[in-house]
Amino acid sequence: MFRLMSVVVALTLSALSGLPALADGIGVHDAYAVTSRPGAPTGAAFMVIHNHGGPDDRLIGVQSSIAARTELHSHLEADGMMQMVELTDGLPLPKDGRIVLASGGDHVMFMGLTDALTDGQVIELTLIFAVAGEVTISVPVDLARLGRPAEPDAMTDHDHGDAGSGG
Ligand SMILES: [Cu+2]
Repeated sequence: MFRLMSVVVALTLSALSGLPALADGIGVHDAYAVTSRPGAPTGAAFMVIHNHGGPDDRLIGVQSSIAARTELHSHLEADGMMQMVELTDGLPLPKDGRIVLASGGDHVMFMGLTDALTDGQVIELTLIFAVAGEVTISVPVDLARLGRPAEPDAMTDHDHGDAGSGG
């Protein structure tokens, strides 16, 4: 619990400085969560995770309190059908590399939502890295982005100063 609190403090400090860096050079850009329809039992979260000069790392897990299970998923084509598979080995995040979690690709999956995700709600998601440890981020629910590709800006390193949900 104290460890989580210190992450929250670190998040607040990084927000004050205007930099998205969270721990050991790890930055998270353009995070958002969606669900397919109101009351759906599942949801997903997308974001771009950068490693700005930190050591080679690996995203090995995800945690949240909003669903019975929170998993890292990918899509796999099998017999002409797209299927979701759990990435049990996680995803590599090399020094100066990035992980792109985007609609139609790798994603965070919420299974067995304990509450319906509502537009504008902000959920807490903990990213677990092999080296950097646990990093908890705030993820806004933005249902208007369901099925839309990631913003081109999110693919670059620059800070585009998101104006918020406007809802
Ligand atoms: Cu999935």
